[in-house]
Amino acid sequence: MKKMIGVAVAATLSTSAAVAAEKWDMPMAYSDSNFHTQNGKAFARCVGTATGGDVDITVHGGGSLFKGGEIKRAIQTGQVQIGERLLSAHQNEEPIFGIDSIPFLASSFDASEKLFAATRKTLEATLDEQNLHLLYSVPWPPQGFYFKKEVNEVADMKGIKFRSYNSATARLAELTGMIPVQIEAAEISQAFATGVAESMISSGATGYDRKVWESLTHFYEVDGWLPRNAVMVNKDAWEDLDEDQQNAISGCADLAAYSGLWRSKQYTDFTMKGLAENGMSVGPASDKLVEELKEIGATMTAEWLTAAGESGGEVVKAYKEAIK
Ligand code: PCA
Repeated sequence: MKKMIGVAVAATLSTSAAVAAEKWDMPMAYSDSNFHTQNGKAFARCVGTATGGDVDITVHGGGSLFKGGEIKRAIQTGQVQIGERLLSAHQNEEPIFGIDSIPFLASSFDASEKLFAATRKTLEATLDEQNLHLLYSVPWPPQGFYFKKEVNEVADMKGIKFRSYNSATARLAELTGMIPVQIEAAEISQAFATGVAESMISSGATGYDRKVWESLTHFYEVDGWLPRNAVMVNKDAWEDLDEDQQNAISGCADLAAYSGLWRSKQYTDFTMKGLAENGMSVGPASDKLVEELKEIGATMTAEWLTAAGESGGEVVKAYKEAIK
């Protein structure tokens, strides 16, 4: 008898919880093992706990629900309530989305955080106009070059097919005499194996996740910039929540920003070692190459400032004040 009552109470509880719970789908583009995805899953668990089960988020990693290039639109249009996207891939919509991918503007974790702090308000306002509410943002590790041969200067890059992931990396390819091909991270192993692409600039993390040592041989640390992923909610879904629920989720978002940064730093060392252990030559780029890239960085900074206008200029100015 006692047992039956227990079952009845449990059934009642779970029914009422199921009625109240908002079920959110959260597409993420990168592999399940990647630290962004692990961090997103921890964030989803935090939201479940902090809202007492009111908001129940299911993470879909590895581009399984929507591919990277589709995620932002899916959130904007309410096909999903929440998701994660590399915002710089949408720089063609709004220059501010690409501020984290200007070569050598912010090339350490510290600088990346300061640049994000200087950008946040403008970014939030821009996303708001697109029906999006920004929750948190986490940097990828510093970006370096992958090749299948030794490269010591820009002249060595001529004619190489270069995998790009946003317009800044495509522009970088042009300025270094390479041929850009835009490919999502989920598809790069195949692109390298079939020769559609022969090089890229990315983190040790992505090279490691995609086992690029199967096709490529060299990784050159450049620390060009640290692009960031942003986790965003559909504004209508956000406004449907009450204030307590919003506060609980914002608390989890702050925690995820902090733990994501920590995971990114840890994963940097781990994946650098992993690339070397799997036979890649890993080391700093030559002084000559870095110098040439810095010149290209200056060109790209000027181009971005022209495109971004006054508000972009103010963000860069505030950032430069913060790093003085
Ligand atoms: N990995 C992602 C973006 C930046 C990075 O380190 C990619 O290569 O697509």
